[in-house]
Amino acid sequence: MRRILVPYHHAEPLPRLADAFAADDAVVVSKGPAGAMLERLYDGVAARVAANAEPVVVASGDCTTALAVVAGLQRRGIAPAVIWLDAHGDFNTPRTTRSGYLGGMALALLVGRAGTSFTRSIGLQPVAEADCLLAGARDLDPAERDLLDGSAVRTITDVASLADAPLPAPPWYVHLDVDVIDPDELPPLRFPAPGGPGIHTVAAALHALARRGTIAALGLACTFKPEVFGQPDALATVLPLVEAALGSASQP
Ligand SMILES: [Mn+2]
Repeated sequence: MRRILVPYHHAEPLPRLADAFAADDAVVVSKGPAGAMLERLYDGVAARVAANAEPVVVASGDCTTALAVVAGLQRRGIAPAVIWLDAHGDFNTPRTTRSGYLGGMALALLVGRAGTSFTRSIGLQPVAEADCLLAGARDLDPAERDLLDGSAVRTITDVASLADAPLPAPPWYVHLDVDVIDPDELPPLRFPAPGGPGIHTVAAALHALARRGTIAALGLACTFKPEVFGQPDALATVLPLVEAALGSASQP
């Protein structure tokens, strides 16, 4: 299992994420206009993911890095289905968003519902909605929920049911936005959503997924408040569960 660090929240550098996540490799780009930076950054991430034959875990400060990870798997000839664990739907579009927050459109971008010019620029083929499963979402905007209900994306409220629910066919890109976990068990988050599964429930769900199919890549969206990364043990609570999931995934 290779660990790749993308120390950014969108185009905003998060250099201290490196203190919290020991990686084999990091993707860093020089400063520039945000759009151009993101294109270069995500092209670099996709190239790193494509160059690894083994499962990768990619840690960043946001959910949009997922676009680059999936693009990288596609460059490797893998067309992954997507299992997206998140307290939010990440299914807003430029039309429905109230905040304009890019991370709130990550899953919509992945399936091609939020415009394709950016995803095309990084070589991403949209993932079929029927190959996407959203688990644990509990904080959705009304228009976002309508879009999701009208889509072919499958949803599961109870993360624990990933152990036995029907799943899209593997291999998978598994996306873990740490905010799916009950915020009472985590350092401060950017967008905490009360309730949700505990860390142990999420760990058990990841273990179950690793038993049930191949996790080609796991994206760890560290959506903590930026000051959290100054603490060396900021990710101590969530890293073991990610490693356990990928560790068992890479064993025959
Ligand atoms: Mn998210």
